[in-house]
Amino acid sequence: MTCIRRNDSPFFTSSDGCLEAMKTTNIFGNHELCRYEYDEVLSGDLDIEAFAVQVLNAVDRHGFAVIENAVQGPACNQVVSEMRSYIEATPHGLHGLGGTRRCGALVARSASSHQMIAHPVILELAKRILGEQKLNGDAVRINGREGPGEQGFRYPWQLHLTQIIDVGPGGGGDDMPHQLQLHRANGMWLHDFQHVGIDPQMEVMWALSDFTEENGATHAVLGSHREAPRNGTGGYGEPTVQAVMPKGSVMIWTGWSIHGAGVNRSADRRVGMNINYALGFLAQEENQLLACPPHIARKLPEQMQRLMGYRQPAAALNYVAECQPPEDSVLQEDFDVLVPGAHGHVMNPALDGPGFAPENEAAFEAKVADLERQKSAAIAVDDLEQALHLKHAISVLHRSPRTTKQQ
Ligand SMILES: O=C(O)CCC(=O)C(=O)O
Repeated sequence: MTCIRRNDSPFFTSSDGCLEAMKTTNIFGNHELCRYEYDEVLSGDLDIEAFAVQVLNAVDRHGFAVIENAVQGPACNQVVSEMRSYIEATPHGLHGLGGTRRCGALVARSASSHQMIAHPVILELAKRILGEQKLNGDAVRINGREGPGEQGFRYPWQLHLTQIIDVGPGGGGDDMPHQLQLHRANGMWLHDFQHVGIDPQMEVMWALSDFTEENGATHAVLGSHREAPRNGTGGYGEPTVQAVMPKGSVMIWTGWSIHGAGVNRSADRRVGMNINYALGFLAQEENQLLACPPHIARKLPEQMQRLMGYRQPAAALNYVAECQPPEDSVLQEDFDVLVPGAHGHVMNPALDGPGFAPENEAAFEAKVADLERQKSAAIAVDDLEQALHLKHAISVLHRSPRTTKQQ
């Protein structure tokens, strides 16, 4: 493996815009781990799209690429500090995952992680790799039609996993081996997607501490994303290239690219943040709607809600209760599946159930009084769950435009 700086080398011709590359030769041929500097965007030299295309081309050719300094170091420190208590409360090797401590639910637990989860370049890459299937060579196929994956004809995609991967000193070594050695991520859905001709997943690893060879920077088997068929036994070994990168950098790869955590031979912890994205009609590895439940998601920006999957990615997928999209149901303050009438639809007292569409002011007041009485009775017998439902029901009745009171 050799590291060549663009300015140092006449050989540096292959990768547009790449500032530096680690070169290697393996069973998949001659490959490079190309590095891009986000400063090119911040300084105004390139726009997000042009920058993303460069990175995309490198991932296309080599299966991996690195963007250095995509966020600033203090942002990484902030994520680690928000996650510190969760990391420290997580035992090593939980669920058999070797010398690592892994904890997730980052959207709910760490507001500072959002700028990385929704980093504009990463989202641009996900749009192209997943939505437009740009690496795949096949067209997007929706409802029997084929298209190039342009606006309005893209596969839906969403957040798939958020996970701190904290490799401690000795992690991955003989005493604390990593359970997950070099691997591909696409096997989780059981289906063999390589014959379907789609790229179902894109993965990224953010360096929340500096990633070095010594502390176990992620190993990448360059070119492994293009093996055909992708079930050979080759490639699951040396030579690899390690994603040595300063804190705030991020490595991007596809679900087919072989990778794995390194051995931490240093005295310090290597803290990474693995964020994956996948097609929106596949089950998520970390169920985002449970990891960040509606009462928390309601308070987040719409972009983050949608990334997690609080939306209908296609046709009727993800509807709630009375066939409502998540944004019109669980994300509404008053919505509660156990409260009759909390569905947000305007009711017509002439046609619909009388309970939640009182005919007139007197009927409305009588209904509220009845619910208040039931609530007091529930509190009196300590049935707080029932009392809570009734409280919501009263609130629905008062605030919703679906009653005649507000019409
Ligand atoms: O921690 C790393 O460097 C990569 C680990 C990884 O991708 C995994 O175990 O799924």
